[in-house]
Amino acid sequence: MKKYIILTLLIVLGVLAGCGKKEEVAKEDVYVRNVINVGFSQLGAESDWRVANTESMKSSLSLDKDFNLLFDDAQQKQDKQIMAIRKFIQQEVDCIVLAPVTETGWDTVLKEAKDAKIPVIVTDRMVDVEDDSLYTAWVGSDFFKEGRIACEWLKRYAELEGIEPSELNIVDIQGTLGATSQIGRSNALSESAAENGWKLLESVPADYAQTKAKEVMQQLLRKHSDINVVYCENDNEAIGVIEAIEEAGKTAGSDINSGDILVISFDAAHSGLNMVLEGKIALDVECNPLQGEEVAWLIRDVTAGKDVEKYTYIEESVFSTYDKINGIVADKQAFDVTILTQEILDGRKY
Ligand code: GZL
Repeated sequence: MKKYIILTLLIVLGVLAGCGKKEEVAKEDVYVRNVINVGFSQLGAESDWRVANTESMKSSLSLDKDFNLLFDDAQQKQDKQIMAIRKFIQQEVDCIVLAPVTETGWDTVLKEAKDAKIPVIVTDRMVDVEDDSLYTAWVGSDFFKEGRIACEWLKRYAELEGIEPSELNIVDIQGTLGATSQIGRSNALSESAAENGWKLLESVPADYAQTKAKEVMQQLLRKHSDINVVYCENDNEAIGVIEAIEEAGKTAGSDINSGDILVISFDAAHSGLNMVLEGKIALDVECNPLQGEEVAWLIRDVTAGKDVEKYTYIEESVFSTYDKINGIVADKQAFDVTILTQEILDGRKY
């Protein structure tokens, strides 16, 4: 159903005309505007990354850009996302955008959207469905590559600091189990640890949340006295982990040989990069949440019946203050490492 601003205007004019003298409303006096109705099912507001992602989507899918956005926050619950999608179908939106909390369980509801001839654009994490025609396009990050970048950096760091691979005692503070970002980052670490002979002591989920990550790290510190690397699957977890490290009388830093615990993180949100500047996060691999513009153009093209790229990957950077590594190669691709300054941080959008 195409919602026209005109309908509201005519009703108003009709009421006004009814009140006063009858006057013809000249066609050219009435501004006809066609908006694209979009239903966006956002998974939650669990992290700084997610808040920035929501802001980016809302600012790109705004009325002044000819979008009428119906927004739903599912608070990390897949059944709430499924309910929201069914509601969008009933409202006969022109396009559905889905940021899925985890990969599986979407086949039935996406089939309902397809049967209603409503295109679905998936953003951020991926859906794992039998038939990939159930979604028209996907925009997001290569999470496995993000993890490989972090692990290649860690390998170079150990070589430069004269640390034997077997001396790296790592714990993985995982994101939401079953989320594409968790699967990719966790797999990158477990594969790299096996390839390099690192000791991966434990992998424990903390749902990308600061409080949960702090609790998990407190338990791990009680269990393992030899942890010297913590691989946090987002910045909010890293902040919680650093609180636990410092409350245990230890230090988070970039000098394992002097007793520091090396913290690696993902997202490169403002909060995480502040910790990089303070030297408490040794490496922060960006996961860019600013996907709104890309999604808006996809929606315009899809609803205009144009063919679109099925998969679009967002460009990302790598940040550190450890200045002995300015670049790394991961999966045959070279990446610069930005040595972070306050000026660079002040210039970032999130
Ligand atoms: C990554 C996204 C993850 C972020 C977390 O694209 O799915 O979810 O890394 C967020 O901060 O909670």
